[in-house]
Amino acid sequence: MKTDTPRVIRLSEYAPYPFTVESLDLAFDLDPKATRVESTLKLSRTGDSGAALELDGEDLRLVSVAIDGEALAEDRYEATDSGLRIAKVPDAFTLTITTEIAPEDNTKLEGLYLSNGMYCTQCEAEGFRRITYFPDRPDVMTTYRVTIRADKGVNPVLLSNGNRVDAGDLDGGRHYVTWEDPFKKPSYLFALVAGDLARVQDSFRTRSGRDVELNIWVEHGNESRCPFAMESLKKAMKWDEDVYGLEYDLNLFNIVAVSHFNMGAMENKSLNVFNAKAVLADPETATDADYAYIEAVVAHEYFHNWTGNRITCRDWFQLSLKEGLTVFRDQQFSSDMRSAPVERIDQVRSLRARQFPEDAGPLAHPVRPDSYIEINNFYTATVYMKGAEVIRMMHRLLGEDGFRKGMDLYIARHDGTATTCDNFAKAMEDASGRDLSQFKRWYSQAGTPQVEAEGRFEDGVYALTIRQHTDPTPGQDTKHPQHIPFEVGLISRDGAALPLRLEGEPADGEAPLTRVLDVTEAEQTFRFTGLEAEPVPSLNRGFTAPVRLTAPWSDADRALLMRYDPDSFAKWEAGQQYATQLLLNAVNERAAGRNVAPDATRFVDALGTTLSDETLDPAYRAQMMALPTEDYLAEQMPVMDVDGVHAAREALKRDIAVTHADLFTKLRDQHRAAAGPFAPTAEGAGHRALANGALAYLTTDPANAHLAAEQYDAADNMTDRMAALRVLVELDVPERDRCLTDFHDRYQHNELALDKWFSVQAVAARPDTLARVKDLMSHEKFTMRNPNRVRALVGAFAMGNPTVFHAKDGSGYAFLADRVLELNSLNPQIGARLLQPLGRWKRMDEDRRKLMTAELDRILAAPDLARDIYEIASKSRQA
Ligand code: B3K
Ligand code: ZN
Repeated sequence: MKTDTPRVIRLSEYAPYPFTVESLDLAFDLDPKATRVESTLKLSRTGDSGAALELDGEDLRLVSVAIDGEALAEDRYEATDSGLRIAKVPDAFTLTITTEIAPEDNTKLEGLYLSNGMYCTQCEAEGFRRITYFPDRPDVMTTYRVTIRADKGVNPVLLSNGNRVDAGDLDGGRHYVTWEDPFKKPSYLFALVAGDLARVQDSFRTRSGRDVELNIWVEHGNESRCPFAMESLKKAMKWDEDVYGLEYDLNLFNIVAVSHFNMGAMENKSLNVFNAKAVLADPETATDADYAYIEAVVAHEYFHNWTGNRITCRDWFQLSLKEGLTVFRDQQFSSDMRSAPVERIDQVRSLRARQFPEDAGPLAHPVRPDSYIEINNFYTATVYMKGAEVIRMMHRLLGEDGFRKGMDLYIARHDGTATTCDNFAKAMEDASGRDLSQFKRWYSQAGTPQVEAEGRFEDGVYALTIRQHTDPTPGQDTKHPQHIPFEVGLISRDGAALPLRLEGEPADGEAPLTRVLDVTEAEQTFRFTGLEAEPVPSLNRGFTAPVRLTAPWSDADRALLMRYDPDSFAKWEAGQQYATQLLLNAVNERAAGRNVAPDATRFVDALGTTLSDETLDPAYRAQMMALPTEDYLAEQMPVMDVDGVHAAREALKRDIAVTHADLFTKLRDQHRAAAGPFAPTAEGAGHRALANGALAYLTTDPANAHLAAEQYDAADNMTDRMAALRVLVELDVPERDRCLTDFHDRYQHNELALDKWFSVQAVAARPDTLARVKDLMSHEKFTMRNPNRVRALVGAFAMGNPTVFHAKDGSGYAFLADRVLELNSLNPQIGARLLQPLGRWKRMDEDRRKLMTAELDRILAAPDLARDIYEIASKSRQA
């Protein structure tokens, strides 16, 4: 293990930086092995008169330091491997620092690095310190002037933030461009890109009539794959004006697509850098899901211009201030562009798949964490997705208008500054007059509340009792009740929506058919009056609160809700919970040695009724059709039985497929036809999703494999081709190998499509999958240096293939630990992400626990463990 345990950073220790940086001038001389960076800071003291000047810096070669033009002797400063300290400095001065870095050797992809010969930067959260010495913290904001010098032939395009103010040729075939960003920003929003790039150009006229030049920069040959991202950008710009009154503030907006990138994209001021996967799309190689992802990410990064850039975070504990809010905004945008109910279902699916397990595991932390070792480990589902749910709840509590007033006030108060989650909530309170003091617990308390509902009917009154409770999480033993906005409805036995009249309300007034209850206590009872018979409650409609809910619904109640609930989320949820209960019963029966699955007839019939209902949107029916995932099901068990879950789920799929064989054939034919020639619209995507869902059921009978093979061959788009391949890889039929080989040969020169080829093999629930994954590691196109490829193969295996990853002999665990150790020196940020499935050991059976903890111990024993990996492995290992 690392001898010196890494330092823990705490929110309680926050102190303002004792200097202001008035301006920053950067000059880069680009070279793959030795890039020179000259940095000139104008500083003035704002804090303690004795304070030393401390700058962050990592992996830098210091060439020189000067104050007011005078070079400092070596005894005037101290350079360590984490920074530069100058004990004595004047109150106002100019500091000039020259450093040298080697972009070519930068495999961490933080700071300045090379991706396929293109220079690019990633500075959030703490990458700027890998470029030069600087107070690399978000509350130090300044204006940047950046000059880039490089070989003109190799790097004709030189980009940075803001406006291009100067350019010219230099000796030796070099040239330069100077950029000036008039807006103050923290260092994490700095960006530089240089290379031989193709430009796709467009423009947008803002509502006040300014023309903004829009560019997407890509590697040559990718120009034709940009129009969708460009359209998404223009839609996002317009949407933010219409919905929030927020206009873009410069005359230029650039997006650059790079192939080596640690995450999805980055919102650097006016120079967004994107993972190629989040920009490039054409029908031949992008699925409907890819298109939707691009639309959402382009919007997300654009929306950061106001929520993140103009107003940024005071410190990294406030990360959700910009991320939760911006995710909420991109979710609203996607709902407006597509089907709102379907979007909400997707959001809840991913919240349950990623955030709920995080909240219930060893890495649980509040939306605003109070400590970290490596901030990169806190770009989590909790900060992003639960953070967005917190904003959504405020939106619900304040209403559309109240929320908008709160946003306006937030922006008016804090524009141009670095602020906190508390200040955001304060603006919401002040604008609406609502007291959010209890509500703010959502920021500080980790763990998913468990909500239990109970109903009693007597004398025309339905008493709904709601109890809430949150289990302890690491470091938080005592939990307090949350303020939960909980939307409910009541349905009669014959399917009618009933008016909700609370006791004490006038009996003659109009009563609403749905209402949001303010649940604030550990136990609370709401009494609804004027009812003739016992109703069926519809609870947490629209998923108004991110909680786990249990309610004493009978099978008949669930079937009734599936059929009649007018809230489309609750209707879907009734089906999911019904299936979950049936499947978990089946797993338990099997574990007890009884091999008769519980009778699913009523569920299967109710599902058939919904799927046949042509008044329902096809995309929505596709959501109804998809059973809860294996991971979700296993997550509901005290001790996960991954094999039992797989077997039970496959059996129910077959049962449904046999009962509704004709319906599936009909749905498939009908919606393949309705989809027509490919266009990446939400409507077309809905038809394809329903047709492909039907295909997946039909091919539970291997005799139908030919349907998939025919679809594979005939497809005019990647959604249909991948859907076919996805079912074929599970089967032992000759078409499997034929189609896999064909896919490889067709797309071997297209990196994004090739990633799909790696993934689809890694997720196959087959005994030979791990062997295949290991073979693929030696494929000539496999490399541990490209995060997309690592995620496509290793990530897909560890996170998308529960039965094989959890193989009883521990081979899946050992394979993963080996990859994590390989990434320890190469790219620890990616390594730390990958290792997370090992942290679920406490939920496994005894044998698997031993195997998993042994791998965690092996990782922890490795020499020179990176902070990223040390933090996740050590927290995961704790009993
Ligand atoms: N803000 C970036 C994420 C940076 C991650 C650093 N490890 C992308 C986004 O959320 O928009
Ligand atoms: Zn973001």
